[in-house]
Amino acid sequence: MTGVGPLGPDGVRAVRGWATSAAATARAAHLTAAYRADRTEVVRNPHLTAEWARHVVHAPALLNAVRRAIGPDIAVENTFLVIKWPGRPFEVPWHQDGVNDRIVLDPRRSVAAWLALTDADETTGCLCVLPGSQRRGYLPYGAEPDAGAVRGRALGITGVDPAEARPLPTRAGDGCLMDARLVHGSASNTGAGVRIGLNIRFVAPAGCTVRDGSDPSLYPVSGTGW
Ligand SMILES: O=C(O)CCC(=O)C(=O)O
Repeated sequence: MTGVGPLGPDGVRAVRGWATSAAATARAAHLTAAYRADRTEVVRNPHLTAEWARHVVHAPALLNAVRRAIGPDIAVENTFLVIKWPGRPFEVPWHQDGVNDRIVLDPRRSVAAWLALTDADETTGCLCVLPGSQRRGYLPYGAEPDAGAVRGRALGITGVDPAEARPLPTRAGDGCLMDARLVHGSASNTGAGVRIGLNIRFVAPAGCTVRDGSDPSLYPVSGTGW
């Protein structure tokens, strides 16, 4: 699965204003209060359990951007909330969102979103991407080297030249779409405030293959093709 893909040569495209900065920041404050006591770092599939996340995956500015990339029929395959607490090491290794031990996404029929609920910069561990890396196709990966069971799906790709990486500082309420094959990751938060981002995998019909043959449990958010 090589080729430029639906987002063009860089494999990444900005999404502006999926929420107002004030609304995103207010949601982040609620999440910070809810998860501070046990320093929760990862919440899996909040769109299935939390009203705020169901609202986010339906955000008009976000869905319009996804429609432009993969067409009108869209379902959510997965969401993944990442909370980086200040001063607490939590690096997300280089990985591609479209492949893991359970699923493979067709990069022509899928796209990943990363949405900032807080401002994120290089100090607080903003997203870092390797522009154009989608053209290499899916790469061999390994299990997350430490705490994998707790932090989840981050899958390490080795041999990445950090000089190729582009940090994407992002304001709360903005974000980006990524090709499912785009190599990306993020560093630990060494800043003063909490950094919160929501990753969403969107698919069009036939965009998701489940490797073990089980039901992909898609959550439709747009169109009639489901
Ligand atoms: O929030 C982050 O720092 C990165 C999350 C990510 O890459 C992912 O969930 O696939």
